[in-house]
Amino acid sequence: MPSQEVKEIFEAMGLVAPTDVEGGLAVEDPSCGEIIARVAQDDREAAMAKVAAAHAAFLRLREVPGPVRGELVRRIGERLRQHKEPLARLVTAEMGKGIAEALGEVQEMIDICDFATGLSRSLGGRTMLSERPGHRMFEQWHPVGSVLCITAFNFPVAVWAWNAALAFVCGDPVVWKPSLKTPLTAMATHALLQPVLAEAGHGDAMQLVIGPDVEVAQALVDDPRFPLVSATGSCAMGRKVGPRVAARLGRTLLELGGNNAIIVDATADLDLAARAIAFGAAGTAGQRCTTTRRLLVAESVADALVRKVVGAYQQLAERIGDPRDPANLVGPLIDADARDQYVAAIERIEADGGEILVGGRVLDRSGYYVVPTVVAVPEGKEFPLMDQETFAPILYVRRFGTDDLDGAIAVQNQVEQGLSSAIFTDSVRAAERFWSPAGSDCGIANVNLGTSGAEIGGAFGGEKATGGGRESGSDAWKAYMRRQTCTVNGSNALPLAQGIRWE
Ligand code: UN1
Repeated sequence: MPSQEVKEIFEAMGLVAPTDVEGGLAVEDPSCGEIIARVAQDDREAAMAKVAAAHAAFLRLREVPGPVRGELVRRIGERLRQHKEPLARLVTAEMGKGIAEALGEVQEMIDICDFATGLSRSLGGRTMLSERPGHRMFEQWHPVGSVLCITAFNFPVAVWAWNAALAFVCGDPVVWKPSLKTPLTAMATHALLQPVLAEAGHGDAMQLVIGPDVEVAQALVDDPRFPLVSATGSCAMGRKVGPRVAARLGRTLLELGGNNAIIVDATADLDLAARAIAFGAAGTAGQRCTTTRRLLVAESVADALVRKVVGAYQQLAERIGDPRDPANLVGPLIDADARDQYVAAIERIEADGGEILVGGRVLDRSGYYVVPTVVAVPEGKEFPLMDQETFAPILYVRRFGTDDLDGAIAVQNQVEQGLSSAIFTDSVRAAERFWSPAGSDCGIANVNLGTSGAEIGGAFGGEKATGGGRESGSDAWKAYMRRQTCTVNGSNALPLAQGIRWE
């Protein structure tokens, strides 16, 4: 039997909780370590049947007018509005993020639906001037095919929504392969929203596949019926998925790890910076790809800032606990493995001469709670651990020479990932330098706000080992369509381009 809480949440959404399957995939509540459900998994054959159904749906969906597809996405957004609260509670129960953040995650789903609905009437190509008399050139964008959407545990529903809302208005079905750590939120989302498409005769355009990586995920990734594979997760995952899709010359949209830094210069508002650092580094228990993992602070303000940050962390340490309680600001890590990685990192920090200013320990209670940690790295020495992404709330602090902003930017850019970055400064020159071509090499660069918590209206993603993909806002929709360049000759002659004469 799924837990009472899970049953109640599904009921609150007008759904029936999935029945437990013997030997099924165990779903753990990270706040207490108990198994709350055992769900059925798809085998390869079942997964392939869903791929075939999605492909058949594509052949119909591609001919549905864009604004009509937009209307479907609008209704999906409406349904999410109606069920925002219980869906958020399920995110909290299964993933462990605080309820305020879980509500924000569902809001992110709603926002992208609104955004995509608007796009459905404005997606379009440009007209170019032809060099040939009486000719017209333009480009148009067509649906590309089914999208395979692989998502991670940390944003168990929002990242699917970023992809799905855009894909649907673009005319592409979506086959969703969620993290095996968070299948319940995916099942609830699917059960809630798939009927919206089904009522309009496009139910097969939304598919959910829950299955083991080797048997099922690899077969999905290799299938040419997915011209686009959109994958969110670790760099290690991306290194497996990217080459497999490339080998069949498919397209990927990769949104992988981050090792994001905040730079604080001598002119910065330190109170503002300290608050942003605490949320960026300890929010979601350090399990966002946009989490702040490194603080680079100007020597002249370092002591004052570190005092404020440590003070904020001491308050945070009082607010670790059950993510269902809105008074708690830090929930558990996702599982025992994540906790063990945190412990291993702390051990290495100490061995390598890092000074733990606050945190550095596991809470002695059931569930995977760790104390958000601030580490001063030894001055004048390399500290390689700082350049590695540990998916936990560990913030490394390094000082830089007060006038050496370029040096700080170089340290920021020396990691393999390039997702998010921020500077706190009151200097226009510093801000402009920070996001100049010689500045941050990340996909996101913020001034006077933290590295996490992006809005859906911007394109989201990053460079280097982050994978280069862009999801969500701006013109990220282009990834979900194919471009066609069209030229029409409205004249009676047949002039050749480049002035070639061939008569
Ligand atoms: C992620 O961690 O995979 O910018 C996504 C943010 C959120 C999305 C994070 N809007 O922090």
